[in-house]
Amino acid sequence: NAMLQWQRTGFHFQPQKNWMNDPNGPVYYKGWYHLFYQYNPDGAIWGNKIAWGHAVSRDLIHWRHLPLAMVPDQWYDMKGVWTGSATTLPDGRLAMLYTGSTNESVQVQCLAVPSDPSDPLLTNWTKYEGNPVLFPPPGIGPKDFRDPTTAWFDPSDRTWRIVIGSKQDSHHAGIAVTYKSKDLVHFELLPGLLHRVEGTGMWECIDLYPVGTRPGKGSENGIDMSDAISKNGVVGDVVHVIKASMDDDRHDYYALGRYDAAANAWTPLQPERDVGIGLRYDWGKFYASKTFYDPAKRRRVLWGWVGETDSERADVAKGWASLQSLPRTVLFDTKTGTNLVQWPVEEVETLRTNSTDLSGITIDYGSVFPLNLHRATQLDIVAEFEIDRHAVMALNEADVGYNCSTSGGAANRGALGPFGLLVLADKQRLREQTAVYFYVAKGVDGELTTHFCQDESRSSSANDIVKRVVGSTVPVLDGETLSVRVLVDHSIVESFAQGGRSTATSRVYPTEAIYANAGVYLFNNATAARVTAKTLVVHEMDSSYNHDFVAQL
Ligand code: DQQ
Repeated sequence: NAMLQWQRTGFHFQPQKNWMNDPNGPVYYKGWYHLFYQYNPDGAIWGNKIAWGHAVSRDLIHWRHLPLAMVPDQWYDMKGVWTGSATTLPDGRLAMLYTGSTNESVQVQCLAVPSDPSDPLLTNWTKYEGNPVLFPPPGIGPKDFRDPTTAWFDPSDRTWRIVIGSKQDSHHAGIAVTYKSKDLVHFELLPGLLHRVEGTGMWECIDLYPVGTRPGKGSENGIDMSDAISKNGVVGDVVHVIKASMDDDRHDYYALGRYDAAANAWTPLQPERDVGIGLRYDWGKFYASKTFYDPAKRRRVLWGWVGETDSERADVAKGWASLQSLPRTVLFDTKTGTNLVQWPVEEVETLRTNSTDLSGITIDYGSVFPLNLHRATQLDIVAEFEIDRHAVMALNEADVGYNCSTSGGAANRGALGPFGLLVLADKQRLREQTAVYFYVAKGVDGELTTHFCQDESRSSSANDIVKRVVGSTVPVLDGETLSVRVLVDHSIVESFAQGGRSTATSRVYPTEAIYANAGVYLFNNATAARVTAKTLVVHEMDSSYNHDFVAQL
């Protein structure tokens, strides 16, 4: 039982008990950040009475739990108050659009508004009397029509637009449909599809937002969707991101593209990296994510649902399931031009205490190096690695065709990898460990390809856990070191490589590497090169869990 208790996190968002899934309607309102989420008040597994949990924060870090915002109490959401998004109207009022699963399990869209707009905590919500405001249109399955986006204002005809995800049976295509509305009550389906990708299946939780692309000209800030469309429908210096959560493989895929408001069309910049076939937000456990524009800090913030990878039985035993990822700022990567960068919101750094600087350690090939730390269960690790240049040059070709997920993980040695960190590693025998690592491949042409992987296969000696090696290639530009930031928080390891070009989140359930027996190691399993941790700073992290807030429940 102490082991199960240990799995609760110190600085990731989670309710006090029971099941949680998707983040819903994140928004900033009158000085407070609001996070709603899919919640089952009846237990630690998903059920057909999903309600909206609710919490508020001043800083996206310290949360105060509030009463349920909405529960299934109408015919149109009797089987669940499902995922939705918040829209801030020009006069500051809020509108929440969400999916109701009706008494007959039909997916309809519904509107709710704060009962008392002067209450900054938005404690009570009123469902619109005319709900539902949208039924599945002809040609769309009654169970394939869910998760409305935040609405944005199109100045060309002064109406709101929303996007909803679905699928077409022909070609198993994932689709995004657009509606327009004057009042968020009456909706009109726009002709055509905003986007469609064959073979990708049902698109859940679509997100659509602009990111600035001109270096130094606003690309450091987030952009509100409504601000990115000029009166003539022309959008300058931005690309629009579409993200869809693929029900088929349970990953969040995004792509960068051009949004043509007048044509109701979005086109990927790179067709070979279209939605669902290319880039993922995160290569580990991360799903049903949603961004919001934070006007207080002019940034776009991403939340993602991080589920469990242990058994349902274990979840019932511990009485809770799921975390939310750390909130991440999202920006276009102006250096590569090919991807987004995600980074924990800066407020996370306020939790850092006790920092240990271990920069400059060289790890010989085939060796493991223990870090002398006080505590290792709540950490923020910043590391930069450099591979011995001469060793790289001496190689003709190495490990072309490497692939994180089929590689056999951190124990499988190549010429220039794997090397990196072992976290939540048991100090006695290193039997349990989660490896966060780089692996460099070299082509005959001299080109290097860097893989960033996270190996869960030895993360726990328990046998009811899904353990994988996750990751992908990550762009590394000339002159860059290989950098990674690893957030360790009891049962979650959330890693950001190359400034957030690639991320990997793992849920881990050590049985021995807990409390004082959890350690951190550097390792280098390459056979041909020494690696230097040019930078290595380990911050212990305070808990954000606030007991006063709990007492107020
Ligand atoms: N979760 C919600 C749906 C959504 C799914 C139901 C994604 O609205 O499509 O709990 O995880």
